[in-house]
Amino acid sequence: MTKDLYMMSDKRDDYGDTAVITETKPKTKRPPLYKVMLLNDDFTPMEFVVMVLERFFGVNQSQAFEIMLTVHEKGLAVVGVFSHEIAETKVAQVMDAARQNQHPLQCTMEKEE
Ligand code: TYC
Repeated sequence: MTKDLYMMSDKRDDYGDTAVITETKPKTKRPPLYKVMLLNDDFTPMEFVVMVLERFFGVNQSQAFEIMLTVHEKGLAVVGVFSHEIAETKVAQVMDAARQNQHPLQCTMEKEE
């Protein structure tokens, strides 16, 4: 639901005074969501990617393997959709784990349209 219009009219009464009538509709805009994506590379071991997906994205081993294969074959995949704060945390967790294990694995986030 998008309610973001202010209706305004400027009316002049019989005495020449003006009155501004303002109608405000309640805004019910939902906060934006962010896609978290995993990118393929030639060096990160498949088992490491599977482990990352299980640990940080709460999927089981066979789901993790499928997602990893999708990234491997297509170049990237959306692995989850979250609020800005949660998405940032997921990206940081993946990037920290990759760095600690000296893998070039990349994880990014992008605002969902
Ligand atoms: N392409 C990697 C390999 O062949 C595996 C891999 C999958 C790496 C997914 C990153 O996000 C990734 N070892």
